[in-house]
Parts: sequence; structure tokens; C-alpha cells
Amino acid sequence: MKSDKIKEKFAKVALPKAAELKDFIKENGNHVIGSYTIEQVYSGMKGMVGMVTETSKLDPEEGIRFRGYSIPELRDQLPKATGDSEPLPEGIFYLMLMGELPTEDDVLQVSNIWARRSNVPKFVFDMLDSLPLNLHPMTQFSMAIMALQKESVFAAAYRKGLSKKEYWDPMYEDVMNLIARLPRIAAYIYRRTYKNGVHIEPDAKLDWAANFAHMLGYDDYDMKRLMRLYLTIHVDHEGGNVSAHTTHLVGSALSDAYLSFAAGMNGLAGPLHGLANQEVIRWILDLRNYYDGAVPTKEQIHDYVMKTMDDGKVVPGYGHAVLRKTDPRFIAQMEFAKKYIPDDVNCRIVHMVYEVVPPILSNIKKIKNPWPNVDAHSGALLMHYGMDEYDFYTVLFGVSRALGVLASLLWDRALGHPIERPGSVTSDWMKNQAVKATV
Ligand code: HAX
Repeated sequence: MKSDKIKEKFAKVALPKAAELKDFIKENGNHVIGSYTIEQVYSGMKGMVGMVTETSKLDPEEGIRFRGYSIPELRDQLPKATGDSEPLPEGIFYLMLMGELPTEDDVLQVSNIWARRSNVPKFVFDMLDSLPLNLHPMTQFSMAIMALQKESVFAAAYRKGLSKKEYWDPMYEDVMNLIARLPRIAAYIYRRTYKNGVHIEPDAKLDWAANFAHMLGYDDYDMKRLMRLYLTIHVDHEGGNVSAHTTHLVGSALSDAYLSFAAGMNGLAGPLHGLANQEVIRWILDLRNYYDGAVPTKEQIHDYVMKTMDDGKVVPGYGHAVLRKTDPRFIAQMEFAKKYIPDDVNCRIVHMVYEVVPPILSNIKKIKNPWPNVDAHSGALLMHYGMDEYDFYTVLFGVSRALGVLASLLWDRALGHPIERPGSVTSDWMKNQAVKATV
């Protein structure tokens, strides 16, 4: 087998940490880190610390940091493809895995490893070809990942008999194989669903994101640049979001990377999570239609937002369970739009919506965050470069999200994290607690 410097380095970085962690828990395990309220339990455990994720940490006011680095810092400091100004996603994966910024050579190693492992077995394509063309792309994506589970190195090794200390090794193989194959699978779903099944072979000379754009059918430089940014900023958002938490939870039962990641993708496919990116562009197109296709005024946008809420719907792309300020991932996309496509109509509407919506949502007491999240912008950028099949957008998100949640899953196995099993109570139990607290 070819030597794999990334695997060797990960073992050096991660394995000593497992023993360190055991000692830390032994010495500090009784230290209390917080308390929580009945409301928090009923509101989806918001703000309760209940898990450890090494790859990134979300600050409500500032936004996400990956191993301590913010999005603007990473756009500046991560290695780039020749002539490009946006980072290569291979770099952020390396950072999440090793905890340090990669060199250009490190990024090249990751790129080469993924290119080498990217072959997708024919039965996966055959399975996809048997599905109805109008099956949502996210469902196709999840099914393809599940079919690929047949290839799991972890599942096969576990069946043969595997010591706990060795779990990380076959998990590394699964994580790298799965990430390597996802662009091909996603592109296949796109081309079979929207491009009459005319598929495009991968180009091993291209980096991971550029090759993905190529297989989707977008060979122009601008879409490749957008894809590198897109696939970098969607990777991770600490551990508690639905897709990351689900991947971690399912993985905690020692389900392999395929089973765990497919579960995470089923969560990403929900409209309050990743599907919001397609909902946003649908909402913008509906808004334009409502005003006969013209660019709406701010007053018209205001009225349409009120109508959306009067109809009992959420304004997609706005609000967040943790963030309390504009999402830096939204800002990165807005800067991209203003720099490269300042005249794009949908992007201009997105920017007008950004002026109109926060003051409205700020006036509604129950809404905790009136600001845009990552999904408020991405669709308008993709549409500009010709990808107008918005049902596919969450698949792009999923390909990127794999890098964060699978890096975390690998850390989970290296650190020996146990099966997750939070306590749960009945409402009667809660009521008794409340009574006890008041007497
Ligand atoms: N429009 C209208 N109402 C909203 C709202 C919005 N954008 N955001 C929150 N609210 C409402 C909630 O529906 C909730 O109402 P009820 O009490 O009647 O149920 C109330 O305000 C309190 O919600 P919150 O505490 O501020 O927010 P939550 O943590 O419960 O929910 C959500 C966070 C992101 C799910 C929410 O803001 C939302 O539905 N936003 C629109 C959908 C969206 O953009 N999702 C993508 C989020 C980012 C992400 O994960 N991307 O993948």
C-alpha cells in the first residue's frame, strides 16, 4: 500500500491525545461546568454543553472559528490554487484534522490522496439509475452513501475482530474514501437528474473542488473559484448542529462512516437546516414573481416578508439557534458577490433583503437572532454561474459538510469517545421538579 503521510501525521497528533484526555477526565471529572433550566431542555438543549468537538467552535457574536481561525483569516491564510484568491477546501480539512495550518505540500498530499481514492463502484451508479428522476437529490445522495457502505473498511475490520485502540485506523480509511468519492456521486446525481444522464469523467489533474465543478459541467474559472469558497465555508459549525450532531451520535454506536454520514445528511435535508439554501432562492424567485418579475423595491420586500410571516412561515435564511450576529459565512459570500458579480440581480436582491429583514425580525420578541445565516446567499451565487436547479443546492452543502463531520468522527474514534446516551425525562417528572424547586 502507498505510504500515506496524512495518516501517519494524524496518528502522531491524535493518538497521544487519547491518553492525555483520559488523565484529564480522571483529574477533573468532578468539576461542574454549568447548570440548565427546564426551558433549555424543552427548547432542544440550546446552550447546554453536552458534547466535545475538536474541529471548530461557534461564538454567538463572532461566528465560527476552525481550530481558532476565523473565516476571514482562513480566506487569507489557507493555501490556494495557482492564480486563485479563494482557499482550497483540502486545506481546511487538514487544519481540522491536525489542528495546524497546512503547507502547500500538505494540501497537495490531501488532494492526491482523495484523487487516488475517488473511484465509485458501478453498483452505486446502477442503484442511482434505478431511482425516479424526480426523487429529491438529497434522498438520492443519502441512498448512494448508504449503498457505498458495502465498501466500509471499518465494518469489515470490526467483523474480523478489532481492538479498541485500532478503531481510528480503518475509520481513517473510510473517512478518506468517502470524502474522495462524494463529488463523483453528487455530480452523477446532478447529471442524471438535470442533464439527461450525460456524465462527465473526473479530471485527476484538478483539485478536489475544481474537479467537482468540472464533473458537474462547470468548467469556467469563476465557478471553480466559487466552488472552492463554497466547499470551504460550509464544512463545519461546531458539533451541536443537526448534521454534525447526528453524524457524531450515530458514529458513537460504532456505526461506520457511511452509516453515520448518511444519517447526518438526512438531517441536513431538513428545511430548518441545510435545505434552507434551496428555500431561500425559491423565496426570492417567488418574491420576484409576486411583483411580475421586476426587481422589487425595499417597501415591496418589506410587504412580502410580512406576508410570509402572516402565512405562518419562517423567513428562510434568517435566524440561528446559536449565532446572534450576521453569519461571517454570509459576509464572505456577499464580499464575493460584490467583488466578482456586482451587477447580478438576485445577489442585489439578497443584499436588499439583508437591509430590510433584520429590523423587522428584531421587532418580534420571540425571535432571538434577526440576522442572515449561511443559506441566505449561496443560491443567488450559484444561479449566477448557471446552476439554477435549486433542489440540488443542499447536496453541495452536504459534500462540504462531510469534511467537518468526518474529521470529527475520526477524532471521536482516536480519542475513544463512548456511546452517546443522554438522559430523558417525562413532563410529569419535570413538573415534579418544578414543584420541588418552589417549596
Ligand atoms: N422567520 C420567522 N420566524 C422565525 C425565524 C425566521 N427566520 N427565526 C426564528 N423564528 C421563530 C421560530 O420559528 C420560533 O417561533 P415559535 O416559538 O412560534 O416556534 C421563534 O421565532 C423562536 O425561534 P428562535 O429561538 O429565534 O430560533 P430557533 O433556535 O428555534 O430556530 C432556526 C433557529 C434557524 C431554525 C430559525 O431561526 C429558522 O427557522 N430560520 C429560518 C430557516 C433557516 O434559515 N434555517 C437555516 C439555519 C442555518 C443552518 O442550519 N443552515 O444549514
